Amino acid sequence: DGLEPRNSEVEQRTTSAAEHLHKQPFVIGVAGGAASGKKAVCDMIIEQLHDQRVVLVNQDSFYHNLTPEELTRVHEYNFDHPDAFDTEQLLCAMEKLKHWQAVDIPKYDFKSYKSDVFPARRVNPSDVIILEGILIFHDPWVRDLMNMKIFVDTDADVRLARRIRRDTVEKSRDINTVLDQYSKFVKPAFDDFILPTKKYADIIIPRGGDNHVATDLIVQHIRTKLGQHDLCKIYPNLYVIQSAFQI
Ligand code: UZR
Ligand code: MG
Repeated sequence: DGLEPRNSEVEQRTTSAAEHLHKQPFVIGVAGGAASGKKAVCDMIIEQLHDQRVVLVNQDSFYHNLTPEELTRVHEYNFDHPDAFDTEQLLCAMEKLKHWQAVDIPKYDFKSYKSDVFPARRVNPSDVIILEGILIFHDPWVRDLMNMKIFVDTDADVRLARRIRRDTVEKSRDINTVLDQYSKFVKPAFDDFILPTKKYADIIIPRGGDNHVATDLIVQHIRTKLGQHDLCKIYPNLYVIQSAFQI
């Protein structure tokens, strides 16, 4: 009957009002050395926030493509250097997500060293965005996007052991190549570029993914922050009331 269109009109109006009040997504940065357990920390946060929309963005996706010359001497290429990443592209993607726009994030292929593998991954905007990567705290503009910065602090021997296992088993690399790369690039880059960004962290997690107390505390904080703007979802008319009273 005649009431129906009016109801949906009202619904539409309140939805856009709610959207108006909707805060920017909560952005969490997770940094730390290679094989420190960043992914495990992210997975635990995502698992515990199962009732929220959370999206994970990896810095790996923003590796520059290697030139043909670089490809011929790939063992001399430093993947642990800040310049190995297309930070402009990362910033661009994050700006869009922060403004509730979907983005296509390139997939990086560790075998071909190419980041323009199609199809790209479509990432929808979410209440929580987790940015993960070894050098995610290096760029001041990227840091500035973050509401919470976590540094995963795992001993170097543990990182090396994990890395050997991962690169030989998962990436089928030869052990000598892994060890050469470690002493030539991974370790120096950790000391020169990654470790110095620890000072920007709000939270330092020892032992990475094993640390359940740390992830519990982090999730609790995120929930508190999200709860504040969840009010606008529960009471979408808040905006209408506020504007009526010119608050
Ligand atoms: P984590 N990496 C590769 O091994 N191959 C690539 O093509 C690109 C990156 C490595 C990179 C870094 N460096 O140490 C590690 N090298 O991936 C990042 N050499 O590890 O996923 O734990 O952040
Ligand atoms: Mg990784």
